[in-house]
Amino acid sequence: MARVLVREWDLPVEEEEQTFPPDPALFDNNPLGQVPALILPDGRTLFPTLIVLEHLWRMAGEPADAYVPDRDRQRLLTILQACDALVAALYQNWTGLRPVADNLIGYDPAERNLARLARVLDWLESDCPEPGIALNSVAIAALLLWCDARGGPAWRNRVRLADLADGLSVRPAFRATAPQPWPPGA
Ligand SMILES: N[C@@H](CCC(=O)N[C@@H](CS)C(=O)NCC(=O)O)C(=O)O
Repeated sequence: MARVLVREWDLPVEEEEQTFPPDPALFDNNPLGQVPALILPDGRTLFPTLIVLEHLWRMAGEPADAYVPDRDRQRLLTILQACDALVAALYQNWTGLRPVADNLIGYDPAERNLARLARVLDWLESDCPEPGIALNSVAIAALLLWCDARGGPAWRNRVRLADLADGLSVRPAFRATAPQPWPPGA
């Protein structure tokens, strides 16, 4: 998401792509040990994604058609939390981890996280933003295209989301930053 916006808005940000699984050295810049982390000229580092995306929007001159915080922030944060649910589910599957003791909660966390993602996608489909360069549209398209590249759940039955993702996926910024398929060989 961040790399797409940097390119679309031609922002003076230097990109440093990280490998996956990530180098533990990422914890030195971001206590979450994750990307994105945006290092500012004054040495401060911005994370997590919501704060990075909002900063990029400010760097771009706060384009009104890209983000209206009072209107769009709930949706943006919910999209980002759905991303967390997706990666939590896939990481659990990729590690092959399964219960080693009685399940005191009664559900499989990976299944629950995928259910959370599915509900968020339904919610987005019911009020889908336009496929322009806006924080919510870029975030949704990046989430869906990441799903495709990384073996996430099928989502194309949601036709408005499919239009949005397909419309943005052909743009050079999306093509140049498309996630590589993972697991290797998938
Ligand atoms: N909640 C974090 C999520 C960021 C995230 O999931 N980043 C992924 C890449 S898309 C990552 O760094 N994964 C490596 C890891 O979690 O170990 C945020 O909003 O920034």
